[in-house]
Amino acid sequence: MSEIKIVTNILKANDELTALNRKKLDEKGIYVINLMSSPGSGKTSILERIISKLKDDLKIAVIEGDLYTTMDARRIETAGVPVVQINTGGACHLDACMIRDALDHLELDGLHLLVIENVGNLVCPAEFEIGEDIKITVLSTTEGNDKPFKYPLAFEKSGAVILNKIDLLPYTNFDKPEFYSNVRTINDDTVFFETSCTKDLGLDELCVWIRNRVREKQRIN
Ligand SMILES: Nc1nc2c(ncn2[C@@H]2O[C@H](COP(=O)(O)OP(=O)(O)OP(=O)(O)O)[C@@H](O)[C@H]2O)c(=O)[nH]1
Ligand SMILES: [Mg+2]
Repeated sequence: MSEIKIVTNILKANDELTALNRKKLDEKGIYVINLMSSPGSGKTSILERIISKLKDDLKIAVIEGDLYTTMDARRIETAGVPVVQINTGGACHLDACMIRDALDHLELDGLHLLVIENVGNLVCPAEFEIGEDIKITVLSTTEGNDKPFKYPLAFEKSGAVILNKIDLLPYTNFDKPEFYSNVRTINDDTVFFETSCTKDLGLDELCVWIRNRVREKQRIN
């Protein structure tokens, strides 16, 4: 009985902080992406690529979630935009409280786009709202087309799904039609992108779409 109460309170507290984060970010008209995937699917690589393509047009900042290291934050710093590192110390996902604290270290005035790279994990991050406008899940072609059915929540909650490492398709048994059909069974609304960070494929299309989402948010606010 008491255990159920504790869990309920944690989720309630997270929802309240999510609402506060969202209010703060909405007031500034900042479009917020919560980028999720299992470890190594290519979240940071995609970020590096889209930052280099978008940073002349948009003011971008990044929050990096990682268990222990600052390696990804260093990569984003090198890409040339402000970045705040959150080390979860072993926790498998980011929560709204961590984001609230990270926001205090960012200059939000004039910012157009905030990307939050969640901890590499295809399960836990999807369970927590953190103040984002959209969740985007990345899956790479080396992970298998069955993953949407095995880890449905991430795909169910994502407004966009990126299939990355399409350069490696010829070397895998990844079945694209099967993958799209599996995702559609779970989520018939999501938008699809196919990318390769090594061959620079599909990233321009992704950037056009992100730019349009940023503009939409600015029109609303
Ligand atoms: N062949 C190929 N390799 C890629 C591609 N994108 C990323 N990689 C490689 O995949 C590895 C992992 O990429 P990261 O961008 O670090 O992945 P991540 O999702 O940020 O990883 P975590 O933050 O640890 O969860 C690196 O060695 C990248 O160079 C791609 O499109 N094609
Ligand atoms: Mg990363």
